[in-house]
Amino acid sequence: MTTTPPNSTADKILQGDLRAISRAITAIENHSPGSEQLLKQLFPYTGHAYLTGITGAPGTGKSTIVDRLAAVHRKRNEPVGIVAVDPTSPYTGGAILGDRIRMQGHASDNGIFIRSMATRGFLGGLARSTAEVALLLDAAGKRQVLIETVGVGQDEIDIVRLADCVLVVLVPGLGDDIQNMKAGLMEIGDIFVLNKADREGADRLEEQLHAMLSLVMPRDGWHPPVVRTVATENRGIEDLASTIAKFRKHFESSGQRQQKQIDHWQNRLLEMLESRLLEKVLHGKSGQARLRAAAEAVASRQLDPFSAVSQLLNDCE
Ligand SMILES: Nc1nc2c(ncn2[C@@H]2O[C@H](COP(=O)(O)OP(=O)(O)OP(=O)(O)O)[C@@H](O)[C@H]2O)c(=O)[nH]1
Ligand SMILES: [Mg+2]
Repeated sequence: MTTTPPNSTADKILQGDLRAISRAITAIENHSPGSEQLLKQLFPYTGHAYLTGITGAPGTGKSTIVDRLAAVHRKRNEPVGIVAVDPTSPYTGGAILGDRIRMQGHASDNGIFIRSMATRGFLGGLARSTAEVALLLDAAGKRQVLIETVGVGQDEIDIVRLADCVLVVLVPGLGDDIQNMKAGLMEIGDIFVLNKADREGADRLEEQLHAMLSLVMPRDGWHPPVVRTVATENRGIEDLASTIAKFRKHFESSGQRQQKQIDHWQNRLLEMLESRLLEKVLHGKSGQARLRAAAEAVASRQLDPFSAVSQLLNDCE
């Protein structure tokens, strides 16, 4: 295995140095060139973290669930990394999550690292930055990485897709709209969390959910279950944690883990290739200008779009 020089940034991250981790995340968010080098050094030390993605509509209780799950992991002495990603706003979810967790007294706990991310880099690479931050936390020894993202759109689906296990959080009283729920969300949910089960309408929502889930084909022998929680009262959280563990075991024992990993990396490589290629073509002012000029030529029918793309590709060689 590769070794990193003592006291290098990589070495500090491997030892779980919180400041070094924090700085590296900023570098990742800014897509600064050093971050790629760092991730290259750290990659051999990754592959040990379990990534749980938590998504759902605003205010459904995701942060409260994350906080409670983190407490369960900490009780077992597992180091935890938490990333709160909010593609819609630079401040809301993440900052609130951080405050809540600090309030609950994880602050003095070195085994837990919390960070919020919202900045959308060049070419909208929020999913990519999240994936890189997850790798970093993995290298830093966080055996459990929790990724919270607010919303139910394509951005969030892209973000949670990188997780090993995806929790979709629903609550009663948001209207009877699970019919309207994005089909994509139904497909990515490995476990459905019916939170705020203390509220009226929980039974009905559960029935509806089961009815909908019965139409979804089980993936690799797994039928997504529904777990009821009242996160604020810590009810159902142990059950949720053991359902996640069951899911994990299901994939490990069925021998599909390796397959899942390969599928995962195939998607990731494709995304990296895409963004690398785009960066290459659109790099700097001249790249943007070339794109604009090509668009003008196509719009005025001086050039066909196929030739324009070939030209743009040739120009950056
Ligand atoms: N009654 C009830 N309230 C809850 C429950 N879980 C969370 N809440 C409350 O719901 C509100 C929103 O909780 P959060 O955990 O911030 O929800 P969130 O999904 O992270 O919110 P965003 O990140 O802003 O989308 C808070 O006031 C919580 O106290 C629950 O099980 N029952
Ligand atoms: Mg939140």
